[in-house]
Amino acid sequence: MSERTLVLIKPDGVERGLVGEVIGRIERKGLKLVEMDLRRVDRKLAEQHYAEHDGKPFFESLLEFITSGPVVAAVVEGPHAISAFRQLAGGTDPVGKAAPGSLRGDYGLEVQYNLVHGSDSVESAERELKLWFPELQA
Ligand code: DAT
Ligand code: MG
Repeated sequence: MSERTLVLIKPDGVERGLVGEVIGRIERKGLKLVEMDLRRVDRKLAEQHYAEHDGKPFFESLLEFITSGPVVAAVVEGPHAISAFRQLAGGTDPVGKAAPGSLRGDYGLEVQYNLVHGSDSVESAERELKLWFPELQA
C-alpha cells in the first residue's frame, strides 16, 4: 500500500553537502519524490514539528539547531514509505543505534546532528505533512 512521509534533510546535512546523497538513496530505494524544496524553518514551525519533545532536556537545543540554517523538506511516496525511509535513515543515535549502511550510521556521530528526519507513523506523517505542505491534498 502506498504511503507518504515527510523527509527533512536537517541543517547539518545541507551544510555538509549531503543533499544529493540522501536524495539518491531515496530514489535508488524506489521511493518517489512528490514535493521538495529548500527552506528556512521559523521557531513556530520548529516548535510544532517537535511538539512531542517539549519539556525534554534537549528540546531547546533541538529548536536552535533545526532553525540554524536551511533544510530540505520533501514529500516521499511509495509502498511502506514511512518505515522504508526510517530504515534508510537508521536509528536516532548515529553511533549507538544506527547501523552502518544507513544514512545516520554512515555519516553521523552525534545524536543532535543526525542529518535527516522521517515521520515515524501514519499519524505522524499525516500531521507533519499538513504542517510542512499545507497546500498538498492527501
Ligand atoms: P527520530 O529523529 O529518530 O525520530 P526522536 O523523534 O526521538 O528521533 O528525536 C527527534 C530528534 O531530537 C532526533 O532526531 C535528535 C534529537 N534527539 C533525540 N534524542 C536526543 C538526545 N537524547 N539528546 C539530544 N538530542 C536528541
Ligand atoms: Mg521522531
